Amino acid sequence: MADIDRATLRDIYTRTMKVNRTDETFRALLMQGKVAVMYYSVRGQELVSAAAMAALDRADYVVCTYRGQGEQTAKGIPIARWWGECLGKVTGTCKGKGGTMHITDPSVGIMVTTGVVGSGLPIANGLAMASQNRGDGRVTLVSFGDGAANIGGFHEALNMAQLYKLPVVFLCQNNRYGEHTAYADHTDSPTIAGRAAGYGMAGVRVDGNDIHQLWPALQAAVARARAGEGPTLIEAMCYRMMGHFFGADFSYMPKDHLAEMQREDPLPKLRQVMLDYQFTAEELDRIVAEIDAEIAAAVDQALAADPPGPEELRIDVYETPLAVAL
Ligand SMILES: Cc1ncc(C[n+]2csc(CCOP(=O)(O)OP(=O)(O)O)c2C)c(N)n1
Ligand SMILES: [Mg+2]
Repeated sequence: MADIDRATLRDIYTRTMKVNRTDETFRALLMQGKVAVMYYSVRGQELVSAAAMAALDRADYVVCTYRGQGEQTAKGIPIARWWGECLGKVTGTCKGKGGTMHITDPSVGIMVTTGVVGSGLPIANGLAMASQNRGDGRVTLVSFGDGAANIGGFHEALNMAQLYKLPVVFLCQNNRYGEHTAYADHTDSPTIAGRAAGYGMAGVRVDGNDIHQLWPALQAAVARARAGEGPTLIEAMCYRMMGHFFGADFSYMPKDHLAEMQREDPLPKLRQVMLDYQFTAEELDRIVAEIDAEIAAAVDQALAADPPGPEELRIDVYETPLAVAL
């Protein structure tokens, strides 16, 4: 088992709790009717996205999905700008015109958030090819779900990335469901990771709730990409602990499955690792309290901010705005 140094572990813990507290806050606001937007909870998947972002440099590129809160906040989008975008306000990363499904902030490498299942993989290849051509040393990580692994673009992208040795990390967050369909009902391959061999690519399945498995796999994949040795497919096993989107019924998820998810919850597991590494409970609680204060201020700011005005309609659509009267 590869050891993780304390500073790295603290960083991963901080990012994980930032993702979790953002998720809890968002669901509370929705529950109270204070906001009304689409939100895809990442409860149960916090560690995967947080560790993945910790394995990257700030300049590295990320492509994620509608369930991308973890990548977006853990990569470092300023929290007030993230909330501004989600709530459709001018203070957002896209001036409130993208919303939760289209969060973009190139200043921290969040290049695309897409709602089109599987479309992120070929886009990641494009970003990685640009980096390869420029020789800028950047790695591109694309996060997607188990369901996305059955989209044509997945197969095309893996083949092309391996052929051209593109600096990409394909991170499949296998949360056991594609919308309302369980893994076994949409896929007969025992693993997604095993498909990498079909393209001559390195592929590994890890327990995404166990930092001691997840971290070495992420580090090896990023190092391989950075060294020009090509892409890696990582399948991180995790659980979607909520319905597909906030408010969606999830009574179709069997009770024993729900119980298994509770046992495998990444948060108590990570806290135990932290305690094993001699972090005190007080220090861990203080990290969370600081995150909560930051989120509370960001939410207040976003709620008070203005939505974009009608003059914004034609701006940011074309590079040169069309001179067409509304
Ligand atoms: C091309 C395409 N087909 C279908 C949909 C409808 N759809 C939205 S989310 C989703 C499930 C995707 O599951 P998965 O890839 O496992 O991601 P998860 O939601 O579990 O993170 C589907 C089928 C879509 N958005 N895009
Ligand atoms: Mg899924």
